[in-house]
Amino acid sequence: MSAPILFISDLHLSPADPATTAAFHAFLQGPARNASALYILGDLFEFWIGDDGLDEAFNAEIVAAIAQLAEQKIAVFFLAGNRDFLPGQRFADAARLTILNDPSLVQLFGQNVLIAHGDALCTDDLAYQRFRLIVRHPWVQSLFLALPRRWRLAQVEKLRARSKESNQMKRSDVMDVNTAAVASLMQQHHVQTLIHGHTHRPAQHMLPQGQRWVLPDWYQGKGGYLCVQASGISMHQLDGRAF
Ligand code: LP5
Ligand code: MN
Repeated sequence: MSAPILFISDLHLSPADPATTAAFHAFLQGPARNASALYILGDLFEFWIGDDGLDEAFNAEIVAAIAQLAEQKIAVFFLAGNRDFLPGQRFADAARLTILNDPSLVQLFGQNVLIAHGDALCTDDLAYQRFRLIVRHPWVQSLFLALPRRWRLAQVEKLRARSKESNQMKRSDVMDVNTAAVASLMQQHHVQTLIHGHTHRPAQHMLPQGQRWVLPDWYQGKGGYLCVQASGISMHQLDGRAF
């Protein structure tokens, strides 16, 4: 029987949430060891503002733990979230993973599956999409990365405060994916399965064109993962129980 392929996202790892960091290490030592591949669909970190983050002990430990999977011949893939879209080759090399585009088409047990972080599908959130356009511009990113890390950290603090404030004003449905955007993306890529995170609304949605799996977020040591096997797809909590 072939080994499962696992999907996680939205861990938002930071020194401020040691229980989730411990849960991630346990996941890497546990379920991930029995997998043939691990896909990280964004927001692994609370934020990533340049590969000089590797010089910080907390980040270096996370990255070294991921790199250990390569020793076991477990392939690791990373796709950008809205908090960590700035990892570069230094990060990829240190974690021994492959960075994928968002969205990406992957073949899992002979089936075409589309994977994405999910933020680009929240098309009703116009303020976020405007923000996204700015920060995903290569020139803006080059300029940002060229500035001192202390300055970058200060900007993130301001952006996080602004984001929290603006999210409180937004209607809940505005911050979910737009169903027409989902349908059109799935049609464009000719897939019947979409896997994404970002919305923190773990679920399996049955759609006219197939199925949409939404990954759980991790918080205070709780979280989960999606397990794709030849026999089917299932969502699990970290203790192994089905969602
Ligand atoms: O993150 P989360 O889940 O709380 O909310 C998201 C959206 N918010 C964000 C902002 C991030 O949280 C901020 C931290 C990013 C870290 C890396 C940034 C490095 C900057 C790099 C520059 C090249 O993504 C939130 C969504 C929500 O998901 C649900 O989908 O609603 O969107 C917002 O809050 C955006 C606001 O509505 C608009 C913010 C305006 C800020 C204007 C500044 C623009 C210029 C910035 C240039 C540095
Ligand atoms: Mn996100």
